[in-house]
Amino acid sequence: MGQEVTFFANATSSTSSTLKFTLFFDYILTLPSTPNPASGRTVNITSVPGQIVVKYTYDHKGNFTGALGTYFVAKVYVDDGASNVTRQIPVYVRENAAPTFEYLPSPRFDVNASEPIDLYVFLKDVDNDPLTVTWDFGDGTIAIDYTAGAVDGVYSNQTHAWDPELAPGEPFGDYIVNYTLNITVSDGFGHTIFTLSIVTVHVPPNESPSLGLVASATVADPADTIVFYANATDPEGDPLTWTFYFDDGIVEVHTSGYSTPNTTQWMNVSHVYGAPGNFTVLMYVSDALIPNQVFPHNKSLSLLIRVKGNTAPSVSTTITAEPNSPEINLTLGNVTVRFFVDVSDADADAVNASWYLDGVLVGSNVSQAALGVHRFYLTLVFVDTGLHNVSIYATDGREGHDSMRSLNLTVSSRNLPPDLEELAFSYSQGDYAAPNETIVFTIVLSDPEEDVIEFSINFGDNTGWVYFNLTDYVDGNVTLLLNYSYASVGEYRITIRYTDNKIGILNHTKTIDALVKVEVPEVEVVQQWNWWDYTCLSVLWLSVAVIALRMVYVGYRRRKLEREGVSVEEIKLRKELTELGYLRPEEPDNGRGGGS
Ligand SMILES: [Ca+2]
Ligand SMILES: [Ca+2]
Ligand SMILES: [Ca+2]
Ligand SMILES: [Ca+2]
Repeated sequence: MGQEVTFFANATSSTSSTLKFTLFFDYILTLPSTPNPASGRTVNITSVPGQIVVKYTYDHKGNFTGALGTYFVAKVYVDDGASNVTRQIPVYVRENAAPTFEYLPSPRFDVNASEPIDLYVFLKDVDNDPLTVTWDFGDGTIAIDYTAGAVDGVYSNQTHAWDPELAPGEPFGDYIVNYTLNITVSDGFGHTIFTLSIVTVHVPPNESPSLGLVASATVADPADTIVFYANATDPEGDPLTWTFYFDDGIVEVHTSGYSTPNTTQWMNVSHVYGAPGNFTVLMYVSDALIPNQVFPHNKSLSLLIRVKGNTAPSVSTTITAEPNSPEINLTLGNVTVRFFVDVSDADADAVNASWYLDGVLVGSNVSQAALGVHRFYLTLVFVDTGLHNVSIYATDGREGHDSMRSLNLTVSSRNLPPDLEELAFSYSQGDYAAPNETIVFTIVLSDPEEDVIEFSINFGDNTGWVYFNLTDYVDGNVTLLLNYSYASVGEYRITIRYTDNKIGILNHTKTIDALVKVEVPEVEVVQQWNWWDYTCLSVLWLSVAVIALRMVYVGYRRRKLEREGVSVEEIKLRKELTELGYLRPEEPDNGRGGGS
């Protein structure tokens, strides 16, 4: 029923050139032979021989019932004008039947989320209709399958995975989602059948992210920018919400989107505290949405940050020198001195230091960036006596954090001072020189170490100082001969200074002076005395002479000492040093001369 039927008929005639085909589709109303006046028909005129092909669709069941079902009787008349022939055939027409499921899915079945499932149905249609199979998976997915004629049975196959859409972080535990699978089959003749299955989709629990958090510094200056390197790894790659509580009232919230499952996501933030204090930074990371951002889907890590004002390194109040009174070893010709200071930095900063000797950089140190006391050493070798300044600058590299320490150090020795062996000058006549007369000064000096002697002389006539460096030792002595003349009459005090420029035992710089007379020679006047005059004068001279001789002797001894630059106290010290072995014993008379 409803299916188009094609009729074929053919005929010929020996008497006519045309044929008239009249085809009745429903010729008999009632058996055995009541014609149906309302039968549909076609009339076709053909040539000879003739044939017709006629299509017709029955819209109701046949009038009669036979072994094969209900049927109509179709009858054709062929007329050639002289005679008329007929043929008739039964046309079985029955109602179209609905297709049937020969196999279909269970009314309930379980699947795992995201797992592809193979599904099929086996269908039949007794009318051999091709079938339209509509698969509605219940999750918004629809698939349509067109089969061939289904009289012998046809398969319709589909593969599908149910993947429930869930909010980030969900589900929090064991979880199922049910879908209704609806398979609808239509044969195109108004027959539609369907089957429903409840599909239970099992969704595994969502795992919470794992976290990491480190800071660029856990001890920082208020002005420092601290970078927090935060990471999280979510097994499902859920979008994450990052919340940072900096513990100073500031909270930052950041989000990151979906990621590849089980890959590390970074969220680095920076912060400046601006003020000292101990701050516990708290980071929360959740793979869920509000209001489900609770443990275990909101995990946290914390980090203690100590913010304090950075302080300058602490440095020992003084530089320590070992030995602190260095003396040049006269055998080695030098003395080694080790200097040190102790430094520390409360912020565990590395401390850099530079050592200077008399303003010249001679060494440097750097400490580990660690708490505790670090000792900085400097070793110097001195080959000469003298006064030195040793200083050290230490800093942690921050502005205004320089510290300076300074030490004045005297390097001495057992060096002995030079001695004046002789200072002699003589007049050509009498006890004075004449103007412009050349006076020869003979100066002999000695030094136990034969050091260079710096010698200077001032002739006392406003001509200033004259300097000499004396180095030519002969048998331990250096000799200087000077010629000098005075232009005018007078008494001139000449001053002599000499030194070996060493720091050692006793005074190494000495000054002595002597008097030089310059006069115009007088003409001698001869005066006659009588014997009484001589006698009286003799008695007077004798008494004065005894006193004067004693005074002259005492004066002579003192002047001699002064010329040598030696005090009575020094004599005593020399005696002690000699007894201690620092000085060789002196000869009772070492031939020292003096001014005459
Ligand atoms: Ca059918
Ligand atoms: Ca997750
Ligand atoms: Ca510091
Ligand atoms: Ca000396």
